This record gives sequence, structure tokens and C-alpha cells, in this order.
Amino acid sequence: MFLTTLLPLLLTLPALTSGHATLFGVSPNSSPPSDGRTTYIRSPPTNDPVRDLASPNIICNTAGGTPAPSFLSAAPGDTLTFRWFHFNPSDPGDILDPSHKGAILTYIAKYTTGNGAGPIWSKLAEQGFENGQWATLKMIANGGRVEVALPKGLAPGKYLVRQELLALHMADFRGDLVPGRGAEIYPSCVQVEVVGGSGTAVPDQGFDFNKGYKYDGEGLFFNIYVPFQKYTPPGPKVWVPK
Ligand SMILES: [Cu+2]
Repeated sequence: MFLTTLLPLLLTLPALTSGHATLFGVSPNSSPPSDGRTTYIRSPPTNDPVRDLASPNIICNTAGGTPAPSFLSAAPGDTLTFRWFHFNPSDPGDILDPSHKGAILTYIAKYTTGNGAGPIWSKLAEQGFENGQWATLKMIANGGRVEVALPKGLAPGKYLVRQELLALHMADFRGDLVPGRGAEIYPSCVQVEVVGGSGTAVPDQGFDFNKGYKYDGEGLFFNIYVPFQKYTPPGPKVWVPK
């Protein structure tokens, strides 16, 4: 009993000071993402996680209500390459502390100048624990890059695309019951303008993070330190445009 509760504490203590991550840039065409932090990303001022599930900060992070000055241009069906880093984006080894095992989830909403609160989101993609490996560790091995395709039938127009690293190294205790613990969410919202095509699909799942992400919810309250069969990420199933 004591061992199973103490072990995660011992394993995760170093992560308190050495973890964390921020989105550096996104590329629509598989070229290395250029720095989008002051242009099309609503970048937070720090690389700290967000844990308060009642706060709009879990949607587009702490500066999520401040529009970025420009948009990343992409075409329907483009594969977006996201690039994450820890402190130094020029150091290919400085991405994320490997203690931060967890999922990577990507959502889309029609563009808003607001902070993303409310039932406006649809899930574009999710990676959890597949083939014996966590998505965040695959991302580290891939140089901080995560690829997500935009739907081919996506209607032209402006969108927010939100990618989240969902680190579970503290998620074996509920964040609302044990101070400093719970799932760590690293969300980042990218302003994307989809240009071209004749698609008509618009995100219609109506997912609301502040209602759908729960402290005791599936995918957010999970012990990675004991054997498990399966991990199911939070949120709706991946959106299939009609
Ligand atoms: Cu961290």
C-alpha cells in the first residue's frame, strides 16, 4: 500500500523542475516548422502546465484570449507538423522531460477572438498509448514533432487548431483533491486560415473543455505506474466530417 503510493512521488519529484514544454511552430507542408510564437500561435508566457479544469486556461493556455497577429495558411488535407520544445528550441535534445508520459490530442474550432470557452471544439486526432509506447515519448524520439492531417473536406476559412500535451506523471491522484497533482495539460492554440478547396465540413462536435474534462474523468485520472490494459484519452471520439 505504502509502496504503491510512494513510488510515483519519488519518480516524479525531479519532473517538478525539469519538465514542461511550449509549442515552437507549425508547418503545413512537412518542412521544419519555423518560429510561430509571436505570429500565429497564442503563446503563453511560460511553459508551465495548466491543471485547473474549471479555468479557460486549459483551452488555449494563459494567453488564449489574446489573438495572435497573423494566421498560418494551410490547404484542406494538409499535414500539419507541430514542433514542441522545453527551454531552447535550437537544441534538438531539449524537448520534454521523459517523465512526462502521456497523450497528445488535437482539436479544431471555427475561429474566435475569444479564449475558446464554450461548446465549439471537435477532435481532429488523438495519440495515447499505442504499441507499448506513450505519445509524448514518441514525440521526443521524433525531435519534438507531431503530425496531424487536416480533413480533406474542411471548408475554407479561419480556425483555431489546439494541440495539447497531456502529461500523466502526476495523474495517479486527482488534481482537485491533492494539491500539485493531477494531469498536467500543456495546451497551445494556433490560428490557421484554410485556403482553397471546395469543402463544406465545419467542426460540429460541440465539445466544451470545461465541461468535458473532469478530475475523475477517463484519461485524466490514471496511474501510469502500475500495469494496465488500455488507456483511453479524454474528450470525444475523433471527428469524422460528414
Ligand atoms: Cu513539466
